Amino acid sequence: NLGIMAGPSLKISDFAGFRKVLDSATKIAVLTGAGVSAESGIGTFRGPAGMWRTHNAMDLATLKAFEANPSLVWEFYEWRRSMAFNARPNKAHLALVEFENKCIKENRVFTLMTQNVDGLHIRAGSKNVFEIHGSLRKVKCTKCKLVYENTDVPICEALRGRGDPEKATTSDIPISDLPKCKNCSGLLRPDIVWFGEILDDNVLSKCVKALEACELFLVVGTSAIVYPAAGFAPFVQDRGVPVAEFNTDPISAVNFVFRGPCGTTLPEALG
Ligand code: BV8
Ligand code: ZN
Repeated sequence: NLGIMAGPSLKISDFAGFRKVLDSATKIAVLTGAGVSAESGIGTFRGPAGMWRTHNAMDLATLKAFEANPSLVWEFYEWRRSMAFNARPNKAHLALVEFENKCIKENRVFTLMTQNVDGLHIRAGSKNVFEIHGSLRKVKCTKCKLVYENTDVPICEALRGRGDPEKATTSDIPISDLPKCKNCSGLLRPDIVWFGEILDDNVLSKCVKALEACELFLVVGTSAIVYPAAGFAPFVQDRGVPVAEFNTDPISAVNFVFRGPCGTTLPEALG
């Protein structure tokens, strides 16, 4: 049964019931979205930061936008990279690290899947993490396909000081001045899964294995709009496995609801 239906007034639902499941589960899986990084100062997609200059972030995170105007898309990512690399993990990230370490000590399986590309889970110390939409830390060559880490800010001279959403200059950096591959000098792109692009099937199959095996699934800070991640909780619920939602807003009908900022609710629930 779906237990208590989520309601806006509901603060913390059946806490004791949740702790019973949490303490007896030997395999736990977690999916996080932009909401887990909100308290680190990184805007969410559906919040005001979903807009950058006059663009909806979702329209810029596409191969089409990149091919049409690589200068504009690189300005957008230069800004996102500088935000992410300067941000610090918050209490929600740290609560997940502590709980993972507890699971490791108790020989339980903990799998963290994140839709976020900001790298904060890894910086916080999470170990078994799948960055299913890629990472701002990594770049991919559009020519030789080499993928490698690059956390330089700015990533290249032409992008120094560019990308500020408040300073909407026309974006006309010539391709020859945009980030170049260290191997073949081809044009680099962020190693990120854009809308309309497929996820790495190696990563996705490991996520599916975790979803097939878990005895409890936590969904933290996601609007559950973007597929295939949005299908993860329904997949687990179809197995009759309990799902707990940590979100400031009501998103789906789940067994356990922790309404509020996850920087507060996660440490309480997992502590
Ligand atoms: C694909 C990288 C196969 C970019 C991102 C059905 C099946 C398959 C595909 C589709 C489908 N229907 C439509 C599609 C296409 C598309 C899609 O899902 N579109 C949506 C808009 C309907 N999916 C794809 O294109 C995927 N590819 O399926 O390939 C294929 C290929 C071709 C044709 C068909 C199929 C690729 C998806 C990956 C896109 N890349 N990221 C970048 O970051 O620059 S997704 C991007 O948006 C983020 O990574 C993130 O995943 C997503 C935003 O979602 P959230 O993380 O949930 O963030 P959001 O702001 O929405 O929500 C924040 C939540 O937190 C809110 O609920 C809020 O209440 C809460 N919150 C806020 N503060 C707090 C909080 N909660 C707790 N505490 C707080 N403090
Ligand atoms: Zn190359």
